Amino acid sequence: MRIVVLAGGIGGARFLRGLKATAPEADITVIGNTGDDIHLFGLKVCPDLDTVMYTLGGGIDEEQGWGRSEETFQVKSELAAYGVGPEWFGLGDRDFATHIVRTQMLGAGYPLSAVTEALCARWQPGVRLLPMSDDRVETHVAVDIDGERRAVHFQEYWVRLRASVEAQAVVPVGAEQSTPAPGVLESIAEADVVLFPPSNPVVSVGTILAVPGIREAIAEAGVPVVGLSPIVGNAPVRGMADKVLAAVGVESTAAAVARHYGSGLLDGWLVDTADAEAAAEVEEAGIRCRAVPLMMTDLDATTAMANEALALAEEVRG
Ligand code: FO1
Repeated sequence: MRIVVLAGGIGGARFLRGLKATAPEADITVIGNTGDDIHLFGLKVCPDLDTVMYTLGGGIDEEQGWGRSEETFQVKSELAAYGVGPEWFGLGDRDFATHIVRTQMLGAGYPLSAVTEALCARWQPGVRLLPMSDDRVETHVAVDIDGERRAVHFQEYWVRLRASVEAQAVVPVGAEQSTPAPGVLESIAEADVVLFPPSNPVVSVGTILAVPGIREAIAEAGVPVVGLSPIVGNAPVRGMADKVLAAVGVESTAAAVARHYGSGLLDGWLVDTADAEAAAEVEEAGIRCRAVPLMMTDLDATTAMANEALALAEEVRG
């Protein structure tokens, strides 16, 4: 079975662990969000690609969900001693090596997709990890600070501001001019099922869908498209998805997120058992809905979720 997954960071990566466990024989292609990418200290940092790569490759800081395990921060403190920041973004020494290799290869002319493949040769994530695009796409968030409208990089909004100010708009800068990375459209066209993990629907899955051609390819693939709600009991399971959902006028409910994707894209939607009453509203919108436990508390729970997603895909396939 060929499965395509559109993934953000922590939620997507953890879901993929469960998917690999429930479908060990499957050929899994992950289309990763690169809108969170940021240039720091002259280096290109790709948080979501790295989170997937480290999580599946056994190098992630398990507790934090991002960055390397057994990390140290000597370089960061040396940079700070020179007064060179930003200090609010925690790049560790081990992680720095990844960004140095990536930046060196990009500088030598390799596209991000080729660089990602080279990095994965070390980590062996057991999936084919593709960036959504080789082109630069950067998510910016418009905020009002001291009565003035400013656009800040997504990482500044998420990490420095902790989404504490209202997001007025979320803009994937460069998306309109971008094209899907090699292999992205082909993997969708050849897929047996497409899954949206419980990733952020605006700044993760939404950014991937903003690359011209990807949404259309999924809608036209003619295969089941099943998503899992990142909202449980009217609040995000992790992160601050509610802040960016508000910016695009979507309520933080499992049903509202399903309607946001829409029946033109989604065939099936899993909500948590806590939101079982939302199922009727989702089905009214033309999307098959099931209520199952959606908390990724451990590998067993995550594997069961992935299994439910594949079962729903078979159900809608008919
Ligand atoms: N998240 C934080 O909350 N604080 C950090 O200092 C931070 C650093 C960081 C470095 C590398 C990396 O790959 C991820 C990092 N993240 C950090 C996570 C990241 O900001 C976001 O969670 C994702 O971009 C959202 O998917």
